[in-house]
Amino acid sequence: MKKYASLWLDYKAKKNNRDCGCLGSISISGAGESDIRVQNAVRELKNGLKAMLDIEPEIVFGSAGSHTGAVGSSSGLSDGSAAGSLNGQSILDNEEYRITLEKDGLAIEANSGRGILYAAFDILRCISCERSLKETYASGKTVRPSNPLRMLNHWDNMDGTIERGYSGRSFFYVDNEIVIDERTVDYARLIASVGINAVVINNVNVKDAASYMITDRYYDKLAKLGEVFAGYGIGLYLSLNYASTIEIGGLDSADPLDPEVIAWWKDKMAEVFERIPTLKGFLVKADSEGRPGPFTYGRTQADGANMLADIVKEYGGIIIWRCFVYNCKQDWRHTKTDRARSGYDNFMPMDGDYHDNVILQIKNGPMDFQIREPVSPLLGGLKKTNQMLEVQIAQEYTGQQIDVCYLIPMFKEILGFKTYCSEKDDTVADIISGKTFGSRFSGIAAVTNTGNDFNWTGNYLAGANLFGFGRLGFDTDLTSEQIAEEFIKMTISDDPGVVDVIMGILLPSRAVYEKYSAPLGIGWMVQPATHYGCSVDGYEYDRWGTYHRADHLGLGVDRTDKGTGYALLYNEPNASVYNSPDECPDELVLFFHHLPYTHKLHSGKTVIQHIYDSHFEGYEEAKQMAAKWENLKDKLDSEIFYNVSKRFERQLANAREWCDQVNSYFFRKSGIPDEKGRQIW
Ligand code: GCW
Repeated sequence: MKKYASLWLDYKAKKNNRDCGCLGSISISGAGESDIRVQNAVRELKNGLKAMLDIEPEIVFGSAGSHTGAVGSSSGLSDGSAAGSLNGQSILDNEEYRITLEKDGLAIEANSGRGILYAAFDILRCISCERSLKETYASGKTVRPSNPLRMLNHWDNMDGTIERGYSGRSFFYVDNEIVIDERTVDYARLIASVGINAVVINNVNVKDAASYMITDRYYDKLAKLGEVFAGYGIGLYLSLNYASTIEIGGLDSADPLDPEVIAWWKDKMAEVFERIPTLKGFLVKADSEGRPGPFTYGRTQADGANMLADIVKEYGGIIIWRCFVYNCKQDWRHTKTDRARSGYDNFMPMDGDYHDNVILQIKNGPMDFQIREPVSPLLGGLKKTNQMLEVQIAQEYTGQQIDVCYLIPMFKEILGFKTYCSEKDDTVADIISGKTFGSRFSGIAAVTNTGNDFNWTGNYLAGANLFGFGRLGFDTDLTSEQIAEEFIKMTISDDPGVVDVIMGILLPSRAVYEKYSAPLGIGWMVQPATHYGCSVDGYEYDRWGTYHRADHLGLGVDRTDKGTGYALLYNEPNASVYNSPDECPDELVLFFHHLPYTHKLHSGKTVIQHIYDSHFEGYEEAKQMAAKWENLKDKLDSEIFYNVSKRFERQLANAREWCDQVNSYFFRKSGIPDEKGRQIW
């Protein structure tokens, strides 16, 4: 009995192995057999090829340059110098690879073990998706990842719970102990296979036992875990308790400018990097939702981040500092206080002050992972600071891995957003890849959706977000369709009919969720605390800064120059577009404007009629998705079929509740009937 699913590394036998004859041998050059990542790549190739095609090609090691189109300028591969290094220590080695078709097989060339590993997974993916090897590699395929850092953030607690986790308990921790077993290795294989190269293993809210991660209690296990990760090219990162000096150090301050505090951290970091040699750095949530931070001492976020960064620099470490800093004790009566502004207001003034091994990690939107938000104005605002985009695949506000919500189309929109921060190369993708400002340390992070459920992600279809996040971070040019197709073929079924049906479920699922939940970018009409299900007024008179401001005449938050001024934080022309109710895109119009129910949208509908129509449609479309799935019953593995089928039942109940509550609420507020006379309660 399998203990957990192999997901996209299942390596099922392939019927359609028409051109495997070209795989007499695979030659590898650029990194040697002694490199553990190369060993893992070879093992993966051998196992995968045997299982899928029942072949055992010879693996030949050559020196760089021994093949046609060899490493070096002629092959188009850049030189082997580290992409990002500090004091000679490499954080991100060169990850490029090239695969070429040769007379009797394939040649892999790379400048590092990581490149070889990614090339191996490239070949396996090609076969798994039933693509032709010859066509794929005939003219040589050179690949260089789009982003330097492609990271997962676990919100796993050491007691085994997961904050906002919807797929079981942590597979890293049981009862405050770190677990390293077969599943740890398979986790590393799974995520390395889609290009993830960095993992933060503990919750950003660092409390209790997790504060002791940087003590003797956990060093040995962390060192071991770091080695497992390193074998798959994954850098180990920890979330850090900013107030460690107080909580575990016995000092009475965490003031970043206090010499005693600095001295404590110096000693601590010397110890930590000695005991966990593979450690790459830390993620810090400071001054946020009750977590301690430099503000307590009248210092800036830059003071806090730079203090730690200067100390870890000696060990080649980086500090990733989150920009999720806002006042969570707001008075809902203050209509000019705007949580959306907070990231910008707290971090923009110090642009240029952050040291070169600090990366600011910025949530995609200014609020918090809603189904629709504008892109954070920090992305395109900051010009002299390393930046990393943070998205969430854990679906905290987007269906919690019960409702199907394939998030890659949303991530594509965010990455493609034009910030107008420079004449060219000004999209979010350009910024985080390092292209716009030439930063060495940048990339993309996702709050992960994994747990110890049999299928890792609660809903099998939520696996598409884990797979897709990795693939998109590695190759930003991939389309949502390509990624969905690969995921389905590799994980669920390669029967073309089945692939089509599941594509038809995944691709529109984000739009469907958006239709039946909070309308026109307003967000937040969720059950407080759990964040699943509808409660229109759940947060309306609360302290969290998340309001819809509906009355009998209209709804929406005025974030224009006449309101909170948030719209003006964008570069032009975005600022003017968002500031104008007539120009603002429909899907964000209530995020930026307080409008009467009778306001006409670009679609030609009034706001109120849009609310009614989209909610009825969203529920209907959810029913259609569920029906499509039911039709696949005889074509799918029953474990997969019933897992998703049961979740669809819950999704439909959820969608119906959203639809009826939102429609009834706004009918009762506005008194305006539905033009189509449908039932509103
Ligand atoms: O979305 C909110 C969540 C918190 C989370 C916080 C954050 C880890 O509700 O559970 O805390 O964001 O991103 O820090």
